[in-house]
Amino acid sequence: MDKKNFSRPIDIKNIKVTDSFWHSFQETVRREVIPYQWEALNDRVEGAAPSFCMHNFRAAARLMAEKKSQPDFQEPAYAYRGFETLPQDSGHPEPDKFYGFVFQDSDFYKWVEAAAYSLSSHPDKELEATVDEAIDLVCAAQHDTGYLDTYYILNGMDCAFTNLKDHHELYCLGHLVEAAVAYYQATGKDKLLGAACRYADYVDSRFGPEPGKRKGYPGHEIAEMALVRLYQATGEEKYLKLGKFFVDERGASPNYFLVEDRERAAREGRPAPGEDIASYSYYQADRPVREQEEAVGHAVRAGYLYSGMADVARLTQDEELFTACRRLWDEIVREKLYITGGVGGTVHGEAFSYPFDLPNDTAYSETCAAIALAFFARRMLEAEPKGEYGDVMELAMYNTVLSGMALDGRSFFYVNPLEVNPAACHADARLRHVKPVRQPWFGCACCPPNIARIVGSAASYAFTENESTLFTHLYMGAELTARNGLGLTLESRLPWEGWARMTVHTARPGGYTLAFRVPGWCRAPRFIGPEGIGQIQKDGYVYFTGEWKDGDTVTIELPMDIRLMGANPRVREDIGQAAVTCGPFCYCLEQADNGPDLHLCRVDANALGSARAGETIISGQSVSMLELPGFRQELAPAGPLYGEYAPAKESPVTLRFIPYYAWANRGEGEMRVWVRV
Ligand code: FUB
Ligand code: ZN
Repeated sequence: MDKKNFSRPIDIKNIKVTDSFWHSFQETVRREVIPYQWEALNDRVEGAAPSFCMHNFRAAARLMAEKKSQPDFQEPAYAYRGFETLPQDSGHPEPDKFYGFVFQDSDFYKWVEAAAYSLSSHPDKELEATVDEAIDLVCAAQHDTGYLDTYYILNGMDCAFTNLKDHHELYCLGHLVEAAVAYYQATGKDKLLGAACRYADYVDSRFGPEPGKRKGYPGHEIAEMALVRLYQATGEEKYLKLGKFFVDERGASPNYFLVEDRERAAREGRPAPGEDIASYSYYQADRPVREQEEAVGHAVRAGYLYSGMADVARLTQDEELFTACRRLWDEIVREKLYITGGVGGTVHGEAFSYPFDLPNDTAYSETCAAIALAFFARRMLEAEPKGEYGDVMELAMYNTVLSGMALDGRSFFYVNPLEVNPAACHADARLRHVKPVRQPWFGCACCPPNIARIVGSAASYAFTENESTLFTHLYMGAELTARNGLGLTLESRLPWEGWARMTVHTARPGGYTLAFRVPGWCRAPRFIGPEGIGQIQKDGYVYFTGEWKDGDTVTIELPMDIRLMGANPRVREDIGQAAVTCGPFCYCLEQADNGPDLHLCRVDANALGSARAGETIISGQSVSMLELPGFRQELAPAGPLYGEYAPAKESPVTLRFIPYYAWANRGEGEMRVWVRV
């Protein structure tokens, strides 16, 4: 790590996204997703699994009000023992009871965060009033210690923090902090920030390296990176220290989760569990993070942890920790990344599978895991600008993150397969997790609000800056003001055409560097800057440094070829097949364009030169469509199951590919990314 390369995302209040692609998603989030999710959090979406999220805050606020008004108030004694997924009760909830998953509070925090980003670019008094009112409710639910998790407030505080491994209290803290900082930065209002600081302070009083404090850390990471964000927003070093403690303590010996499991067993009169440290790899807690060599376990947890590690490594200039980040990054990219930017190949534990196990039809590839990968990538970029981080961030954001949401913003994917046969999804229990169409909501609704918050803050992935340099990682059309007051306009025809131009607006010429990512997908990039401005290329970025004058431009030409990509032959699933990419997009075949039985299709790899790019309209939106020459094997009307081998009879066809993010917007049908060649 070289400190002079460090950068931070540009404040999204200093950016106006003009990019037609991203602006349209942000508008969908603003117009559809944020209001829809508010209804969902309040259990008002017909046909959707109830959330009970706001119900829980209301119940906890009522309980806290009773507590304040009655001097002899007895807090509830813990009502549930051990780990349980609470019933998704679709009847009439009892007003004082907690419903939903233990982390249900986090859905509200993610919604506030998304609302905050939307308010930053699009003030909306009505939305802000709704958020303020809900924040009042959440603050009323906060325990007088500062603790804020409705599951334990309602079920009994005597067992708070006794199951960090599975009960998500520190995960909810993390999301509370992310929301509170975003809302404060968007509106200047600090009520939620105050609640977040009080909860963080309470956690800080209970956990840490000091004698007498517990040596615990989150069972589901996110608090690490959130505490770093809180430190950056408040300047309070204790939050950075707590985030660092959580990172450093993870997996240390004696293993906290084992200690905790045994204490819980003793309290509940159960036999002590045996020592199975390896099982904590699901939580990335089987060994200290600096010793971890392979991305393992639950993929969202892992991505959030690695993001926190990268943050802490940069801010504390911890080379050893950053080396671990690099190692984990390399391992993911080398062995565990889908061509769609998804990660976490197996449904078992929503987890990373073993190296090169990247199944297409049973893929898990949770939307949140792709979001977590984008978080990790951006933090690696903040520490060292290298094109490969930007390439993966772009891949995740333009493909699996966006495929998590329907183009109309009204339904969502949790799981993002690379091959779907709806008949199999309906008949095969092994594919129970794979839905051929997006769902209106989920009992475990982590993904939809996560999409809303990353789409709303997409500009902070596109540009980062430091005192001397503005980095363009994604070519997202925007008008922005750099920290030194320099005005910049990025016009961009990406992701559809490889052309962009950055124009400088300044009253006073001055020295500055503009750095641009050279996308890995581009074979012949050209960067044309003004005379007198020096140009160098390093680690996948082109740097223009010099005295900029008003009106100076850098023109960026990134020809987008239609490419046929093959997988490493160790990926057994993809052998003999190719995937089509063009620019940042991975493409797929859909039944709606190509008919059923997509497994019979074959791309003509020798005729790629006659591939054509066009467009089609899906869900009222213009989407690119690639036409490639190929073949379709004929299906004998009713042949026997087996017969003597004979070369397949094939007919020439034109195969029509659409970007992966746009699949499943035309009803139920087959889809596949990898196609025979
Ligand atoms: O545990 C909280 C969230 O629910 C995780 O991030 C998702 O993978 C889902 O399990
Ligand atoms: Zn999710």
